[in-house]
Amino acid sequence: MGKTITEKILTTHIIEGKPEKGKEVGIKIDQTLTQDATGTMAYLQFEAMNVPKVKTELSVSYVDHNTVQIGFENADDHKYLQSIAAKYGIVFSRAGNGICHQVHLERFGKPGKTLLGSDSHTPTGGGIGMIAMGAGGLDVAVAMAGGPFYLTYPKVIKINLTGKLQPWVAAKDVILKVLEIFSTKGNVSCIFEYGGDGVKTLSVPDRATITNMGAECGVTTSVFPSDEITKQFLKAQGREKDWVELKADDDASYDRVVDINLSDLEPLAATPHSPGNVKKIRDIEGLDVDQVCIGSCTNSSYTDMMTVAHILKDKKVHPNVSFVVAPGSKQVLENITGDGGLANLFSAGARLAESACGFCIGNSQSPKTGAISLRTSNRNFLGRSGTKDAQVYLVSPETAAASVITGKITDPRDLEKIGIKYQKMTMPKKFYIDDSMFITPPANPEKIKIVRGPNIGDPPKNTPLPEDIKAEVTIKVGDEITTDHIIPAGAKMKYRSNVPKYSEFLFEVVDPKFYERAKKTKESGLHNVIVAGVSYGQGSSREHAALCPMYMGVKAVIAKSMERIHKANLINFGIIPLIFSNKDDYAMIDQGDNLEIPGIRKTLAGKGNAVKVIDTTKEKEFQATFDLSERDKKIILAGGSLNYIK
Ligand code: MIC
Ligand code: SF4
Repeated sequence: MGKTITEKILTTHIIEGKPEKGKEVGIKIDQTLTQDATGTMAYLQFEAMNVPKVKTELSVSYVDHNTVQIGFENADDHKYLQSIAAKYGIVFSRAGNGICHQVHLERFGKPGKTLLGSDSHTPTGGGIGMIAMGAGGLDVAVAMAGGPFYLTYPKVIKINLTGKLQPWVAAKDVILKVLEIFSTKGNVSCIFEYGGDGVKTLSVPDRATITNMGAECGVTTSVFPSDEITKQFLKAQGREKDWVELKADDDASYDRVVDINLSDLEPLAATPHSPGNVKKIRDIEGLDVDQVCIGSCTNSSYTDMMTVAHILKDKKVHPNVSFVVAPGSKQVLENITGDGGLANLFSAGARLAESACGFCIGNSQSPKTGAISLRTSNRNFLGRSGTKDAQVYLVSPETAAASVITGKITDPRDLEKIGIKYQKMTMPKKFYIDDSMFITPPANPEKIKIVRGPNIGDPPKNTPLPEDIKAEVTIKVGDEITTDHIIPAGAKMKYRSNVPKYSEFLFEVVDPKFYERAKKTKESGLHNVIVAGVSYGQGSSREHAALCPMYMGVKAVIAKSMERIHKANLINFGIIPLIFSNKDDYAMIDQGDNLEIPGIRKTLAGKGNAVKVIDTTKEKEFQATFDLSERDKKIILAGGSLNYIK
């Protein structure tokens, strides 16, 4: 039988296990990427592994998240990262060079290769035909040290694209449609593989927008074929030699096939506060808009920027709108400057932000109280913009630009009524390329000294899993709790290298008293347990959403269901991820209840996959299960990956 693209790439990279759906395999990672907010911890962990040089084909360390630099902390982290890169054979992409996913696509992505990144939007590389996955920093550190990356051999869902997008409808609307179909939950251990005739109508940046935001569905990754369009993109980047053709065999079989006719799509938006709350622009048009932000790793390519620049040519920003543009990379910025796009944006009244994550992660450009903010980014979780009561809508660059002019949520198809003609923007045949913001590692790194500022602390250590868990339910949360709820990013991200300080902000958006309670419980000698609803740990790959709870003495999370990267992070930090056998038991537990899980160590060391949990406050018992490989169990018993590796 023929093979899917996913199977072709994965089977040639397996180094442990067999390609059986639902079973764990270990694969070889060809390339890694890190960003500064997760990278510092990843490299601290890498250092602890005592490996003299990275063993991958390519590892790149990007600085793109914490570039605001108020106080010394961010700059200290950047210097540390730069020195680590030089020491261990890693390419360093300086602050200002752009957002990791955009830059990686431009300069390094190669069809057919595997890429592991300490950022959940690493699947952007699927747009160029890579199996590109997000993971916690520790898993990326292991991959850099030459170890396998373990994943559940996935189900492959074909998204069969037919037709062609109508004018004013964009790649963003395609992925919003996919989100409408699949939602943000229930897609763990699946890969979206795009195919069908419609694929050839989409450019590489279009495809990358789609694979980028596939992360919001919770899939392992998304992948497109590598075809003539991919070749053209690589040629424009001066990298034609990196091209290989990649397509699924005609008789490849899929676990499910979903058809999307591109010709039927219309402009869509994800409405507050989830990327899965998809509505038609027609159904929400007319709402007054306070802010429009264009950029982020989802929509910051040359074509995105030129599309916006074309729409805004000779137009002015509506007086009630604050309008921010952040081109995705230095390359995008230089090319739109050369081609006149930047001048259009400036004269319309755009505020130019650095080529970095910026507004997307809420560390700048927070909107006013109660604002309606239209953004081309990928996440609109509560509070992520830095303003708790802001209403963030995720839209295409076309919809965003139309709304900049009118000051209201506007269907871009209506632009024709005010005389703006549709023009499909295409890439230049050859981009202007300047790689001077990459620092390649020296041939003789012996003399390099690692620079550690006072903000950089050692990763905290954990103790092995106790015989029994005796705990308090320190927090009970509802469904779809994201890692942004668990540990906020934004201005607080500067404490990423200082776990004791960062832990003070755990669950800040949902329950600011969590930290004090957890501290008290820990000091009393009890463990902490988190109880949650469905799809716990959606969103980012930030391992601090497990590391900080570990630091606060959390030993178990009991949820109705859990997302992939977060579950892996919990395991890596020695926290046992448990699932209610009967989801109704969730209702019986209250915050503050005392729970006991007797003999947890013995159970985990044995053959079973279930534990008895006693709610001693309610004098009731229930069962929870765990889906863990033998390796996962050993890691948890050891108190986390670092202890296990040692
Ligand atoms: C995000 O978009 O949430 C982030 C910030 O890029 C995170 C990584 C982080 O928390 O540092 C992600 O997507 O993994
Ligand atoms: Fe940066 Fe936003 Fe992309 Fe995360 S989603 S990598 S914060 S641009």
